[in-house]
Amino acid sequence: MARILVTSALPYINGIKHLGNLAGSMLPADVYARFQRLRGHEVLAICATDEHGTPAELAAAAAGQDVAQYCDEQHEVQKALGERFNLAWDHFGRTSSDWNMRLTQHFAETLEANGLIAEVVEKQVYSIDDARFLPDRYVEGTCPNCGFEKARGDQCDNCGKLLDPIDLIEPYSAVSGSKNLEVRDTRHLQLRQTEMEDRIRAWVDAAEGWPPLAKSIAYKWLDEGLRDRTITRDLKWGVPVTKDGAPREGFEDKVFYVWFDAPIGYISATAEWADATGNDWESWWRTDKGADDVSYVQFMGKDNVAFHTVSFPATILGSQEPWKTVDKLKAFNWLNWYGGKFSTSSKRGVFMDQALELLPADYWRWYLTAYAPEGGDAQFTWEHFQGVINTDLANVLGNFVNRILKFAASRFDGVIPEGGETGEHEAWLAGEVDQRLKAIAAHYEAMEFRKAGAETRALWAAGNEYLTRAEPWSHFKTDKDKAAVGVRTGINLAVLSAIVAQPVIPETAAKILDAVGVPEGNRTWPSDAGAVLLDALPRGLGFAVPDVLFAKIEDEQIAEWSERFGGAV
Ligand code: B3M
Ligand code: ZN
Repeated sequence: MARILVTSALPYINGIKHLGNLAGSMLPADVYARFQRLRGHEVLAICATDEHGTPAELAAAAAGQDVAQYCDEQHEVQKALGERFNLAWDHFGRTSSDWNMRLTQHFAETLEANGLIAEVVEKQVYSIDDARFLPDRYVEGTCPNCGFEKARGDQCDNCGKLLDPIDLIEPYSAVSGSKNLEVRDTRHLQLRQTEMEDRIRAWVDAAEGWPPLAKSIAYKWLDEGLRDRTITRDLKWGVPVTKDGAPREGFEDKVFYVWFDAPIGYISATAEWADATGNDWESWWRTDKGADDVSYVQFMGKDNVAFHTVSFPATILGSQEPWKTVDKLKAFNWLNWYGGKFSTSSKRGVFMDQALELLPADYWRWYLTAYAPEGGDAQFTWEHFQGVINTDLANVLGNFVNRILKFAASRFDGVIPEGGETGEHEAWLAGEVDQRLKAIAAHYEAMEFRKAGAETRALWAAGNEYLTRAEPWSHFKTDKDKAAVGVRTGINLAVLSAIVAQPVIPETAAKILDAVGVPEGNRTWPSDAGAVLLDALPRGLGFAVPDVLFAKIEDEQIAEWSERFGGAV
Protein backbone atom coordinates (compact mmCIF):
# COMPACT_ATOMS: atom_id res chain seq x y z
CA MET A 1 0.00 0.00 0.00
CA ALA A 2 1.42 3.35 -1.07
CA ARG A 3 0.79 6.77 0.47
CA ILE A 4 -0.38 9.23 -2.15
CA LEU A 5 -0.83 12.96 -1.60
CA VAL A 6 -3.10 14.58 -4.19
CA THR A 7 -3.58 18.32 -4.53
CA SER A 8 -5.49 20.34 -7.08
CA ALA A 9 -4.76 23.98 -7.91
CA LEU A 10 -6.55 26.10 -5.35
CA PRO A 11 -9.58 27.87 -6.82
CA TYR A 12 -9.62 31.65 -6.39
CA ILE A 13 -12.15 32.85 -3.88
CA ASN A 14 -13.71 35.43 -6.18
CA GLY A 15 -16.73 33.79 -7.65
CA ILE A 16 -18.09 30.38 -8.47
CA LYS A 17 -15.86 28.35 -10.80
CA HIS A 18 -16.84 27.49 -14.37
CA LEU A 19 -16.67 24.07 -15.99
CA GLY A 20 -13.24 24.85 -17.44
CA ASN A 21 -11.79 25.37 -13.94
CA LEU A 22 -13.42 22.16 -12.77
CA ALA A 23 -12.14 20.13 -15.74
CA GLY A 24 -8.56 21.37 -15.46
CA SER A 25 -7.78 20.64 -11.83
CA MET A 26 -10.39 19.80 -9.19
CA LEU A 27 -12.21 17.07 -11.09
CA PRO A 28 -9.23 15.09 -12.43
CA ALA A 29 -7.61 15.31 -8.98
CA ASP A 30 -10.73 13.74 -7.53
CA VAL A 31 -10.96 11.02 -10.19
CA TYR A 32 -7.33 10.13 -9.62
CA ALA A 33 -7.71 10.13 -5.82
CA ARG A 34 -10.79 7.92 -6.05
CA PHE A 35 -9.01 5.52 -8.39
CA GLN A 36 -6.04 5.18 -6.05
CA ARG A 37 -8.34 4.62 -3.06
CA LEU A 38 -10.11 1.84 -5.00
CA ARG A 39 -6.72 0.27 -5.59
CA GLY A 40 -6.32 0.12 -1.82
CA HIS A 41 -3.78 2.92 -1.38
CA GLU A 42 -3.75 5.46 1.41
CA VAL A 43 -4.74 8.71 -0.28
CA LEU A 44 -4.85 12.22 1.12
CA ALA A 45 -6.77 14.64 -1.14
CA ILE A 46 -6.26 18.30 -0.32
CA CYS A 47 -7.74 21.46 -1.78
CA ALA A 48 -8.52 24.96 -0.49
CA THR A 49 -9.76 28.36 -1.56
CA ASP A 50 -7.06 30.81 -2.66
CA GLU A 51 -8.25 33.88 -0.79
CA HIS A 52 -5.69 36.66 -1.01
CA GLY A 53 -4.77 39.27 -3.57
CA THR A 54 -6.39 42.20 -5.31
CA PRO A 55 -9.11 40.15 -7.07
CA ALA A 56 -10.48 39.09 -3.66
CA GLU A 57 -10.40 42.69 -2.40
CA LEU A 58 -12.12 44.02 -5.49
CA ALA A 59 -14.75 41.27 -5.60
CA ALA A 60 -15.60 41.98 -1.97
CA ALA A 61 -15.85 45.70 -2.69
CA ALA A 62 -18.11 45.00 -5.66
CA ALA A 63 -20.31 42.86 -3.41
CA GLY A 64 -20.36 45.65 -0.83
CA GLN A 65 -18.80 43.38 1.76
CA ASP A 66 -15.87 43.38 4.08
CA VAL A 67 -13.23 41.17 2.48
CA ALA A 68 -12.93 38.73 5.39
CA GLN A 69 -16.67 38.26 5.50
CA TYR A 70 -16.82 37.91 1.71
CA CYS A 71 -14.20 35.15 1.89
CA ASP A 72 -16.03 33.37 4.74
CA GLU A 73 -19.16 33.23 2.64
CA GLN A 74 -17.57 32.37 -0.68
CA HIS A 75 -15.50 29.63 0.90
CA GLU A 76 -18.70 27.95 2.11
CA VAL A 77 -20.30 28.38 -1.32
CA GLN A 78 -17.36 26.75 -3.10
CA LYS A 79 -17.09 24.00 -0.53
CA ALA A 80 -20.77 23.13 -0.85
CA LEU A 81 -20.56 23.08 -4.65
CA GLY A 82 -17.49 20.86 -4.55
CA GLU A 83 -19.34 18.44 -2.31
CA ARG A 84 -22.35 18.44 -4.62
CA PHE A 85 -19.99 17.53 -7.45
CA ASN A 86 -18.78 14.69 -5.23
CA LEU A 87 -15.25 16.02 -4.96
CA ALA A 88 -14.17 13.76 -2.12
CA TRP A 89 -11.52 15.95 -0.49
CA ASP A 90 -10.09 14.91 2.81
CA HIS A 91 -9.87 18.60 3.52
CA PHE A 92 -10.95 21.79 1.78
CA GLY A 93 -9.01 24.50 3.55
CA ARG A 94 -8.38 28.22 3.22
CA THR A 95 -5.23 30.18 2.50
CA SER A 96 -6.45 32.82 4.96
CA SER A 97 -5.99 30.33 7.81
CA ASP A 98 -3.64 30.85 10.76
CA TRP A 99 -1.58 27.92 9.59
CA ASN A 100 -1.01 29.51 6.22
CA MET A 101 -0.05 32.81 7.80
CA ARG A 102 2.47 31.14 10.09
CA LEU A 103 3.98 28.90 7.40
CA THR A 104 4.21 31.72 4.85
CA GLN A 105 6.02 33.91 7.36
CA HIS A 106 8.21 30.98 8.30
CA PHE A 107 9.27 30.41 4.69
CA ALA A 108 9.99 34.09 4.09
CA GLU A 109 12.09 34.38 7.24
CA THR A 110 13.97 31.19 6.45
CA LEU A 111 14.68 32.36 2.90
CA GLU A 112 15.97 35.62 4.28
CA ALA A 113 18.21 33.84 6.77
CA ASN A 114 19.60 31.90 3.79
CA GLY A 115 20.47 35.15 2.01
CA LEU A 116 17.78 34.74 -0.64
CA ILE A 117 15.68 37.80 0.15
CA ALA A 118 16.60 41.38 -0.62
CA GLU A 119 14.81 44.62 0.23
CA VAL A 120 14.39 46.79 -2.85
CA VAL A 121 12.79 50.11 -3.66
CA GLU A 122 10.44 50.19 -6.65
CA LYS A 123 8.40 52.84 -8.33
CA GLN A 124 4.68 52.32 -8.37
CA VAL A 125 1.53 54.23 -9.23
CA TYR A 126 -0.24 55.64 -6.18
CA SER A 127 -3.85 56.80 -6.31
CA ILE A 128 -4.32 59.76 -4.03
CA ASP A 129 -8.12 59.57 -4.02
CA ASP A 130 -8.15 55.83 -3.37
CA ALA A 131 -5.34 56.26 -0.79
CA ARG A 132 -3.54 53.19 -2.10
CA PHE A 133 -0.94 51.89 -4.48
CA LEU A 134 -2.43 50.37 -7.60
CA PRO A 135 -1.31 47.03 -8.96
CA ASP A 136 -0.28 47.38 -12.62
CA ARG A 137 -3.48 45.97 -14.01
CA TYR A 138 -5.60 48.42 -12.03
CA VAL A 139 -4.11 51.37 -13.79
CA GLU A 140 -5.85 51.97 -17.10
CA GLY A 141 -5.40 54.53 -19.83
CA THR A 142 -4.70 55.05 -23.51
CA CYS A 143 -2.28 52.65 -25.19
CA PRO A 144 0.83 54.50 -26.46
CA ASN A 145 1.11 51.91 -29.22
CA CYS A 146 -2.37 51.72 -30.76
CA GLY A 147 -4.43 54.43 -29.09
CA PHE A 148 -6.88 51.98 -27.45
CA GLU A 149 -8.50 53.89 -24.58
CA LYS A 150 -8.97 51.09 -22.09
CA ALA A 151 -5.49 49.59 -22.07
CA ARG A 152 -4.38 48.02 -18.76
CA GLY A 153 -1.12 48.95 -17.09
CA ASP A 154 0.37 45.50 -17.68
CA GLN A 155 -0.84 44.89 -21.24
CA CYS A 156 -3.00 46.37 -23.97
CA ASP A 157 -5.92 44.05 -24.72
CA ASN A 158 -6.31 45.59 -28.15
CA CYS A 159 -2.83 45.28 -29.67
CA GLY A 160 -1.31 42.86 -27.13
CA LYS A 161 1.72 45.02 -26.33
CA LEU A 162 3.20 44.49 -22.87
CA LEU A 163 3.14 47.78 -21.02
CA ASP A 164 4.39 49.50 -17.94
CA PRO A 165 1.72 51.61 -16.18
CA ILE A 166 3.86 54.73 -16.59
CA ASP A 167 3.71 54.29 -20.40
CA LEU A 168 -0.07 54.88 -20.44
CA ILE A 169 -1.39 58.17 -21.77
CA GLU A 170 -3.92 59.80 -19.41
CA PRO A 171 -3.83 57.02 -16.83
CA TYR A 172 -6.66 56.58 -14.33
CA SER A 173 -7.46 54.26 -11.45
CA ALA A 174 -9.55 51.24 -12.42
CA VAL A 175 -10.77 51.15 -8.82
CA SER A 176 -12.40 54.59 -8.76
CA GLY A 177 -11.74 56.18 -12.16
CA SER A 178 -9.69 58.91 -10.48
CA LYS A 179 -6.96 60.59 -12.54
CA ASN A 180 -5.32 61.92 -9.43
CA LEU A 181 -2.33 59.57 -9.63
CA GLU A 182 1.37 59.88 -8.96
CA VAL A 183 4.42 57.62 -9.04
CA ARG A 184 5.85 56.93 -5.60
CA ASP A 185 8.69 54.88 -4.21
CA THR A 186 7.70 51.74 -2.37
CA ARG A 187 9.83 49.23 -0.51
CA HIS A 188 9.43 45.51 -1.23
CA LEU A 189 10.94 42.10 -0.59
CA GLN A 190 12.46 40.31 -3.52
CA LEU A 191 13.12 36.60 -3.73
CA ARG A 192 16.48 36.12 -5.42
CA GLN A 193 15.54 33.42 -7.88
CA THR A 194 18.61 34.24 -9.97
CA GLU A 195 20.70 32.71 -7.17
CA MET A 196 18.74 29.49 -7.38
CA GLU A 197 18.58 28.91 -11.11
CA ASP A 198 21.01 25.98 -11.14
CA ARG A 199 19.37 24.27 -8.20
CA ILE A 200 15.92 24.57 -9.75
CA ARG A 201 17.15 23.35 -13.13
CA ALA A 202 18.78 20.32 -11.55
CA TRP A 203 15.58 19.57 -9.71
CA VAL A 204 13.51 19.85 -12.93
CA ASP A 205 16.05 17.65 -14.78
CA ALA A 206 15.61 14.99 -12.11
CA ALA A 207 11.79 15.06 -12.21
CA GLU A 208 10.52 11.85 -13.76
CA GLY A 209 6.76 11.91 -13.35
CA TRP A 210 5.94 15.01 -15.36
CA PRO A 211 4.15 14.76 -18.69
CA PRO A 212 5.73 16.70 -21.61
CA LEU A 213 3.45 19.74 -21.24
CA ALA A 214 4.68 20.38 -17.68
CA LYS A 215 8.36 19.86 -18.48
CA SER A 216 8.32 22.04 -21.55
CA ILE A 217 6.72 24.92 -19.66
CA ALA A 218 9.29 24.63 -16.85
CA TYR A 219 12.20 24.65 -19.32
CA LYS A 220 10.74 27.57 -21.23
CA TRP A 221 10.92 29.64 -18.05
CA LEU A 222 14.34 28.39 -17.09
CA ASP A 223 15.72 28.97 -20.59
CA GLU A 224 14.44 32.54 -20.63
CA GLY A 225 16.43 33.06 -17.43
CA LEU A 226 14.85 33.44 -14.01
CA ARG A 227 14.35 36.90 -12.62
CA ASP A 228 14.30 38.02 -9.03
CA ARG A 229 10.69 38.22 -8.02
CA THR A 230 8.93 40.71 -5.78
CA ILE A 231 7.00 38.73 -3.18
CA THR A 232 5.25 41.56 -1.31
CA ARG A 233 2.50 43.94 -2.35
CA ASP A 234 0.99 47.20 -1.12
CA LEU A 235 -2.30 45.75 0.00
CA LYS A 236 -4.15 45.28 3.25
CA TRP A 237 -5.62 41.83 2.67
CA GLY A 238 -3.13 38.99 2.86
CA VAL A 239 -0.39 37.52 5.02
CA PRO A 240 1.38 40.29 7.01
CA VAL A 241 5.13 40.66 6.53
CA THR A 242 7.22 39.85 9.60
CA LYS A 243 10.81 39.79 10.77
CA ASP A 244 11.82 37.62 13.70
CA GLY A 245 8.17 36.95 14.35
CA ALA A 246 7.22 40.64 14.75
CA PRO A 247 5.71 43.07 12.20
CA ARG A 248 8.48 44.15 9.84
CA GLU A 249 9.37 47.81 10.00
CA GLY A 250 8.31 49.73 6.93
CA PHE A 251 6.05 46.86 5.83
CA GLU A 252 3.08 47.55 8.09
CA ASP A 253 0.81 48.27 5.12
CA LYS A 254 2.08 45.43 2.98
CA VAL A 255 1.36 41.74 2.65
CA PHE A 256 2.90 38.82 0.79
CA TYR A 257 2.01 38.44 -2.87
CA VAL A 258 -0.84 35.97 -3.33
CA TRP A 259 1.26 33.63 -5.48
CA PHE A 260 3.85 33.44 -2.70
CA ASP A 261 1.41 32.25 -0.05
CA ALA A 262 -1.06 30.25 -2.19
CA PRO A 263 1.05 27.12 -2.88
CA ILE A 264 2.13 27.07 0.77
CA GLY A 265 -1.62 26.58 1.22
CA TYR A 266 -1.19 22.93 0.18
CA ILE A 267 0.91 22.38 3.28
CA SER A 268 -1.21 24.48 5.60
CA ALA A 269 -4.46 22.86 4.45
CA THR A 270 -2.86 19.51 5.31
CA ALA A 271 -2.03 20.86 8.76
CA GLU A 272 -5.63 22.09 9.14
CA TRP A 273 -6.80 18.60 8.21
CA ALA A 274 -4.48 17.08 10.80
CA ASP A 275 -5.76 19.43 13.50
CA ALA A 276 -9.36 18.62 12.63
CA THR A 277 -8.89 14.87 12.53
CA GLY A 278 -6.11 14.19 15.03
CA ASN A 279 -3.68 13.15 12.31
CA ASP A 280 -0.07 14.02 11.71
CA TRP A 281 0.62 16.37 8.78
CA GLU A 282 4.39 16.27 8.91
CA SER A 283 4.49 12.63 7.85
CA TRP A 284 3.00 13.86 4.53
CA TRP A 285 5.24 16.86 4.04
CA ARG A 286 8.55 16.48 5.86
CA THR A 287 10.98 13.97 4.43
CA ASP A 288 12.67 13.77 7.84
CA LYS A 289 9.32 12.76 9.35
CA GLY A 290 8.30 9.94 7.03
CA ALA A 291 7.22 11.81 3.88
CA ASP A 292 10.00 10.33 1.76
CA ASP A 293 7.71 7.39 0.98
CA VAL A 294 4.85 9.67 -0.10
CA SER A 295 4.07 10.02 -3.78
CA TYR A 296 2.93 13.61 -4.31
CA VAL A 297 0.74 14.35 -7.33
CA GLN A 298 -0.43 17.81 -8.40
CA PHE A 299 -3.19 18.77 -10.87
CA MET A 300 -3.52 22.17 -12.54
CA GLY A 301 -4.27 24.17 -15.68
CA LYS A 302 -1.32 25.01 -17.92
CA ASP A 303 -1.25 28.66 -16.79
CA ASN A 304 -0.32 27.49 -13.29
CA VAL A 305 2.58 25.24 -14.28
CA ALA A 306 5.38 27.80 -14.04
CA PHE A 307 4.32 28.70 -10.51
CA HIS A 308 4.48 25.03 -9.50
CA THR A 309 7.64 23.99 -11.35
CA VAL A 310 9.74 27.10 -10.75
CA SER A 311 8.36 29.63 -8.25
CA PHE A 312 7.05 27.35 -5.52
CA PRO A 313 10.10 25.05 -5.79
CA ALA A 314 12.25 28.17 -5.34
CA THR A 315 10.51 28.76 -2.01
CA ILE A 316 10.81 25.13 -0.96
CA LEU A 317 14.36 24.45 -2.16
CA GLY A 318 15.56 27.84 -0.97
CA SER A 319 14.45 27.06 2.58
CA GLN A 320 16.99 24.22 2.64
CA GLU A 321 14.57 22.38 4.90
CA PRO A 322 13.47 18.80 4.21
CA TRP A 323 10.12 19.49 2.56
CA LYS A 324 8.45 17.07 0.21
CA THR A 325 8.34 18.30 -3.41
CA VAL A 326 6.02 17.23 -6.21
CA ASP A 327 6.64 13.84 -7.86
CA LYS A 328 4.02 13.81 -10.59
CA LEU A 329 2.49 16.88 -12.10
CA LYS A 330 -0.44 16.78 -14.46
CA ALA A 331 -1.26 19.88 -16.46
CA PHE A 332 -4.32 20.49 -18.61
CA ASN A 333 -4.98 22.63 -21.63
CA TRP A 334 -8.05 24.84 -21.87
CA LEU A 335 -11.60 23.78 -22.14
CA ASN A 336 -13.01 26.45 -24.41
CA TRP A 337 -16.55 27.64 -24.83
CA TYR A 338 -17.50 27.63 -28.50
CA GLY A 339 -14.05 28.54 -29.73
CA GLY A 340 -13.77 31.42 -27.25
CA LYS A 341 -12.86 31.27 -23.59
CA PHE A 342 -14.94 30.57 -20.56
CA SER A 343 -14.77 33.79 -18.59
CA THR A 344 -15.54 34.51 -14.97
CA SER A 345 -15.47 38.28 -15.39
CA SER A 346 -17.82 38.32 -18.37
CA LYS A 347 -19.87 35.34 -17.09
CA ARG A 348 -19.33 33.41 -20.29
CA GLY A 349 -20.03 29.67 -20.22
CA VAL A 350 -21.61 27.38 -17.63
CA PHE A 351 -20.67 27.67 -13.96
CA MET A 352 -20.69 24.93 -11.35
CA ASP A 353 -23.94 25.99 -9.67
CA GLN A 354 -25.75 26.36 -13.00
CA ALA A 355 -24.51 23.00 -14.26
CA LEU A 356 -26.13 21.26 -11.30
CA GLU A 357 -29.43 23.02 -11.98
CA LEU A 358 -29.46 21.33 -15.39
CA LEU A 359 -28.23 17.81 -14.71
CA PRO A 360 -26.78 15.63 -11.92
CA ALA A 361 -23.05 15.77 -11.26
CA ASP A 362 -22.24 12.43 -12.93
CA TYR A 363 -23.26 13.68 -16.38
CA TRP A 364 -20.74 16.53 -16.13
CA ARG A 365 -18.10 14.42 -14.44
CA TRP A 366 -18.19 11.91 -17.27
CA TYR A 367 -18.10 14.47 -20.04
CA LEU A 368 -15.35 16.56 -18.48
CA THR A 369 -13.16 13.54 -17.67
CA ALA A 370 -13.57 11.38 -20.75
CA TYR A 371 -13.21 14.40 -23.06
CA ALA A 372 -10.74 16.31 -20.88
CA PRO A 373 -8.62 19.03 -22.51
CA GLU A 374 -5.61 16.72 -22.60
CA GLY A 375 -3.35 16.78 -25.74
CA GLY A 376 -4.67 20.18 -26.77
CA ASP A 377 -7.41 22.64 -26.00
CA ALA A 378 -10.88 21.09 -26.11
CA GLN A 379 -14.15 22.67 -26.99
CA PHE A 380 -17.42 22.59 -25.18
CA THR A 381 -20.51 22.77 -27.35
CA TRP A 382 -24.01 21.74 -26.32
CA GLU A 383 -24.28 19.45 -29.33
CA HIS A 384 -21.10 17.58 -28.47
CA PHE A 385 -22.15 17.28 -24.84
CA GLN A 386 -25.57 15.93 -25.84
CA GLY A 387 -24.03 13.37 -28.19
CA VAL A 388 -21.59 12.12 -25.56
CA ILE A 389 -24.17 11.80 -22.80
CA ASN A 390 -26.76 10.12 -24.99
CA THR A 391 -24.28 7.68 -26.47
CA ASP A 392 -21.86 6.81 -23.67
CA LEU A 393 -24.08 7.06 -20.65
CA ALA A 394 -27.65 6.48 -21.86
CA ASN A 395 -27.13 4.07 -24.78
CA VAL A 396 -24.02 2.20 -23.78
CA LEU A 397 -23.91 1.96 -19.98
CA GLY A 398 -27.51 2.69 -19.00
CA ASN A 399 -29.00 0.50 -21.65
CA PHE A 400 -26.74 -2.46 -20.87
CA VAL A 401 -27.39 -2.41 -17.12
CA ASN A 402 -31.12 -1.94 -17.45
CA ARG A 403 -31.50 -4.51 -20.19
CA ILE A 404 -29.87 -7.30 -18.24
CA LEU A 405 -31.37 -6.49 -14.84
CA LYS A 406 -34.90 -6.05 -16.21
CA PHE A 407 -34.78 -9.32 -18.06
CA ALA A 408 -33.35 -11.16 -15.05
CA ALA A 409 -35.95 -9.64 -12.77
CA SER A 410 -38.86 -10.72 -14.92
CA ARG A 411 -37.61 -14.16 -15.97
CA PHE A 412 -35.54 -15.29 -12.99
CA ASP A 413 -37.63 -13.82 -10.16
CA GLY A 414 -35.10 -11.14 -9.29
CA VAL A 415 -32.39 -13.53 -8.09
CA ILE A 416 -29.03 -14.50 -9.55
CA PRO A 417 -29.82 -17.79 -11.28
CA GLU A 418 -28.10 -21.13 -10.73
CA GLY A 419 -27.25 -23.68 -13.38
CA GLY A 420 -25.48 -23.82 -16.74
CA GLU A 421 -21.91 -24.08 -17.96
CA THR A 422 -19.86 -21.25 -19.39
CA GLY A 423 -18.88 -21.49 -23.06
CA GLU A 424 -17.27 -19.60 -25.92
CA HIS A 425 -19.07 -16.29 -25.35
CA GLU A 426 -17.96 -16.15 -21.74
CA ALA A 427 -14.41 -17.05 -22.74
CA TRP A 428 -14.40 -14.22 -25.28
CA LEU A 429 -15.79 -11.83 -22.70
CA ALA A 430 -13.29 -12.83 -20.01
CA GLY A 431 -10.41 -12.05 -22.35
CA GLU A 432 -11.94 -8.76 -23.35
CA VAL A 433 -12.60 -7.69 -19.77
CA ASP A 434 -9.18 -8.68 -18.53
CA GLN A 435 -7.48 -6.62 -21.21
CA ARG A 436 -9.73 -3.56 -20.75
CA LEU A 437 -9.34 -3.53 -16.99
CA LYS A 438 -5.57 -3.58 -17.24
CA ALA A 439 -5.66 -0.79 -19.79
CA ILE A 440 -7.96 1.39 -17.67
CA ALA A 441 -5.71 1.02 -14.63
CA ALA A 442 -2.58 1.78 -16.66
CA HIS A 443 -4.15 4.93 -18.13
CA TYR A 444 -5.21 6.19 -14.71
CA GLU A 445 -1.73 5.54 -13.36
CA ALA A 446 -0.36 7.61 -16.23
CA MET A 447 -3.06 10.25 -15.59
CA GLU A 448 -4.34 9.85 -19.15
CA PHE A 449 -7.99 10.55 -18.52
CA ARG A 450 -9.27 10.50 -22.08
CA LYS A 451 -7.73 7.10 -22.67
CA ALA A 452 -9.08 5.78 -19.37
CA GLY A 453 -12.49 7.08 -20.42
CA ALA A 454 -12.32 5.44 -23.84
CA GLU A 455 -11.39 2.07 -22.33
CA THR A 456 -14.14 2.36 -19.73
CA ARG A 457 -16.64 3.01 -22.49
CA ALA A 458 -15.26 0.04 -24.42
CA LEU A 459 -15.79 -2.18 -21.38
CA TRP A 460 -19.42 -1.06 -21.17
CA ALA A 461 -19.81 -1.65 -24.90
CA ALA A 462 -18.47 -5.17 -24.42
CA GLY A 463 -21.45 -5.71 -22.12
CA ASN A 464 -23.91 -4.96 -24.89
CA GLU A 465 -21.87 -7.00 -27.33
CA TYR A 466 -21.87 -9.95 -24.95
CA LEU A 467 -25.64 -9.86 -24.54
CA THR A 468 -26.02 -9.75 -28.30
CA ARG A 469 -23.81 -12.83 -28.61
CA ALA A 470 -25.17 -14.81 -25.66
CA GLU A 471 -28.81 -13.93 -26.34
CA PRO A 472 -30.23 -15.15 -23.01
CA TRP A 473 -33.73 -14.04 -24.11
CA SER A 474 -33.86 -16.34 -27.09
CA HIS A 475 -32.49 -19.31 -25.10
CA PHE A 476 -34.91 -18.80 -22.24
CA LYS A 477 -37.67 -21.02 -23.66
CA THR A 478 -35.48 -23.74 -25.10
CA ASP A 479 -32.47 -23.95 -22.76
CA LYS A 480 -33.01 -22.32 -19.39
CA ASP A 481 -29.50 -23.20 -18.16
CA LYS A 482 -27.93 -21.46 -21.10
CA ALA A 483 -30.07 -18.41 -20.42
CA ALA A 484 -29.03 -18.59 -16.74
CA VAL A 485 -25.33 -18.41 -17.66
CA GLY A 486 -25.99 -15.37 -19.83
CA VAL A 487 -27.93 -13.62 -17.10
CA ARG A 488 -25.45 -14.42 -14.36
CA THR A 489 -22.49 -13.33 -16.43
CA GLY A 490 -24.32 -10.24 -17.60
CA ILE A 491 -25.13 -9.14 -14.05
CA ASN A 492 -21.59 -9.79 -12.88
CA LEU A 493 -20.39 -7.72 -15.79
CA ALA A 494 -22.78 -4.90 -14.84
CA VAL A 495 -21.21 -4.98 -11.38
CA LEU A 496 -17.71 -4.89 -12.82
CA SER A 497 -18.70 -2.01 -15.11
CA ALA A 498 -19.96 -0.09 -12.11
CA ILE A 499 -16.89 -0.84 -10.00
CA VAL A 500 -14.47 0.58 -12.54
CA ALA A 501 -16.78 3.54 -13.21
CA GLN A 502 -16.68 4.66 -9.56
CA PRO A 503 -13.84 7.20 -9.95
CA VAL A 504 -15.74 9.12 -12.62
CA ILE A 505 -19.45 8.59 -11.93
CA PRO A 506 -19.59 7.66 -8.24
CA GLU A 507 -23.31 8.29 -7.73
CA THR A 508 -24.50 6.15 -10.61
CA ALA A 509 -21.99 3.43 -9.82
CA ALA A 510 -23.31 3.32 -6.26
CA LYS A 511 -26.89 3.10 -7.55
CA ILE A 512 -26.01 0.02 -9.59
CA LEU A 513 -23.97 -1.62 -6.85
CA ASP A 514 -26.65 -0.91 -4.25
CA ALA A 515 -29.37 -2.36 -6.49
CA VAL A 516 -27.42 -5.56 -6.97
CA GLY A 517 -26.50 -5.65 -3.28
CA VAL A 518 -22.72 -5.61 -3.59
CA PRO A 519 -21.31 -5.00 -0.08
CA GLU A 520 -19.09 -1.95 0.40
CA GLY A 521 -16.04 -4.11 1.01
CA ASN A 522 -16.42 -5.79 -2.40
CA ARG A 523 -16.34 -2.60 -4.41
CA THR A 524 -12.57 -2.28 -4.70
CA TRP A 525 -10.63 -2.67 -7.93
CA PRO A 526 -10.68 -6.40 -8.81
CA SER A 527 -7.33 -8.12 -8.93
CA ASP A 528 -8.77 -11.04 -10.89
CA ALA A 529 -11.30 -9.75 -13.40
CA GLY A 530 -12.12 -13.20 -14.75
CA ALA A 531 -13.14 -14.53 -11.36
CA VAL A 532 -15.36 -11.54 -10.67
CA LEU A 533 -16.96 -11.83 -14.04
CA LEU A 534 -17.94 -15.43 -13.72
CA ASP A 535 -18.81 -15.73 -10.10
CA ALA A 536 -18.65 -12.62 -7.97
CA LEU A 537 -22.26 -12.65 -6.92
CA PRO A 538 -23.65 -15.52 -4.88
CA ARG A 539 -26.24 -17.52 -6.77
CA GLY A 540 -29.67 -17.03 -5.31
CA LEU A 541 -28.85 -13.45 -4.27
CA GLY A 542 -31.84 -11.16 -4.70
CA PHE A 543 -31.40 -7.84 -6.52
CA ALA A 544 -33.44 -4.80 -7.50
CA VAL A 545 -33.65 -3.00 -10.83
CA PRO A 546 -32.49 0.60 -10.48
CA ASP A 547 -34.53 3.45 -11.97
CA VAL A 548 -33.43 4.71 -15.36
CA LEU A 549 -29.76 5.55 -14.83
CA PHE A 550 -29.42 8.34 -17.37
CA ALA A 551 -32.12 10.33 -19.10
CA LYS A 552 -31.31 11.24 -22.68
CA ILE A 553 -30.80 14.90 -23.38
CA GLU A 554 -33.53 16.07 -25.77
CA ASP A 555 -33.09 18.54 -28.61
CA GLU A 556 -35.53 20.89 -26.87
CA GLN A 557 -33.27 21.02 -23.82
CA ILE A 558 -30.28 21.81 -25.99
CA ALA A 559 -32.24 24.60 -27.66
CA GLU A 560 -33.26 25.99 -24.29
CA TRP A 561 -29.75 25.82 -22.81
CA SER A 562 -28.16 27.35 -25.90
CA GLU A 563 -30.62 30.20 -25.58
CA ARG A 564 -29.95 30.65 -21.87
CA PHE A 565 -26.16 30.35 -21.91
CA GLY A 566 -25.41 31.49 -25.40
CA GLY A 567 -24.09 29.12 -28.00
CA ALA A 568 -22.12 30.36 -30.96
CA VAL A 569 -19.68 33.18 -30.28
N1 B3M B 1 -5.73 30.27 -7.68
C1 B3M B 1 -5.01 30.16 -10.01
C2 B3M B 1 -6.10 29.39 -10.62
O1 B3M B 1 -7.06 28.99 -9.98
C3 B3M B 1 -4.67 29.95 -8.60
C4 B3M B 1 -4.08 28.62 -8.31
C5 B3M B 1 -3.32 28.61 -7.05
S1 B3M B 1 -2.56 27.07 -6.81
C6 B3M B 1 -1.58 27.26 -5.48
O2 B3M B 1 -5.99 29.21 -11.80
ZN1 ZN C 1 -2.57 48.89 -27.78
